[in-house]
Amino acid sequence: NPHLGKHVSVIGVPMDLGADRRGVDMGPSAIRCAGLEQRLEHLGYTVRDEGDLIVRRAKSYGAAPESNLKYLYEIVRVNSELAEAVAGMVDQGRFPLVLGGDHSIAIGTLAGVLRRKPSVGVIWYDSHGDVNTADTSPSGNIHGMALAAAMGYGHPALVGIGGGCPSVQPEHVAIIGARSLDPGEQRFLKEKGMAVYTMHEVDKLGIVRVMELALERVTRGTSGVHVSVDLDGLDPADAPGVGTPVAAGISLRESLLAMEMLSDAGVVTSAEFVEVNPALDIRNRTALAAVELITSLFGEKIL
Ligand code: 4U7
Ligand code: MN
Ligand code: MN
Ligand code: MN
Repeated sequence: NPHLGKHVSVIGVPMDLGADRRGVDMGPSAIRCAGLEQRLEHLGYTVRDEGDLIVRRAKSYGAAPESNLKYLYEIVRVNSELAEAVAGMVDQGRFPLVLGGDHSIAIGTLAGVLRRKPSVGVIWYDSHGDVNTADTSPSGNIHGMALAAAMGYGHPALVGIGGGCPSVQPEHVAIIGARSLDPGEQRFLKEKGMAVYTMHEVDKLGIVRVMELALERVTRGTSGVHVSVDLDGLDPADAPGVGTPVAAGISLRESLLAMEMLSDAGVVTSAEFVEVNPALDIRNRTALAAVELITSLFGEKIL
């Protein structure tokens, strides 16, 4: 799979502030423990582990928030560093593979990518839409606002991450696996005319047709595709170690096929795997699922 390049940079972001819940900060460690580097090297990639960014712990979790944007400034600081790091990887011709951490880190990853590729397409594999803003969020948790922020909507400090980089365009996004959308998110998605393949479409059309349609959407008029996988997009039976599980999701089997189709399309230029929470997991099952998804995305073939 020469499209991915031979060189991969892995960076961990032990962020839990965007979810306001501990445990998801251990995600990068769990994914590494599940054998990520060895598996990628076995596929012929040269892997450079850039280590983890540093995230300051909050003094208290679940306390009364100072605003409807919990831990805003530390989240902005870490994402700005992440954007810098990701842009540097792109400059060096290395594939950025970001390990979360909660989904708020997608703001930094995308800002870094967008600085170098102003019109990137985005696959958002998630049970949620993550298109809340401070005004619509029922929780104040920034991981539920990540896609909106990357598209230029929300608090100026979040939208400004990456220093005035372009925004993701609504017509360049495909959300896959959605089954929990807040009222404000439903309005946002309709208003922007976004492509949302909910579980209704996944069940009715099948994952193959959904991925064909999604690929059409994210490759039209774009240079490269970013794949953002929230492990809660999978069914909780296959990925129990997530902070906000939603029943009746996409199976691991269908998800592996989805990653294989993305690999075969030869368009993927960056990826992130987020929301793995080892404190809620069963024997690292969710991190192991993440590694299987990653190796499929990187072109692993049985025969
Ligand atoms: B994740 C939620 F209200 N929509 O905004 C919110 F249901 O990155 C959940 O997709 C957000 O896991 C989930 O708090 C964020 C809630
Ligand atoms: Mn998410
Ligand atoms: Mn989610
Ligand atoms: Mn920006």
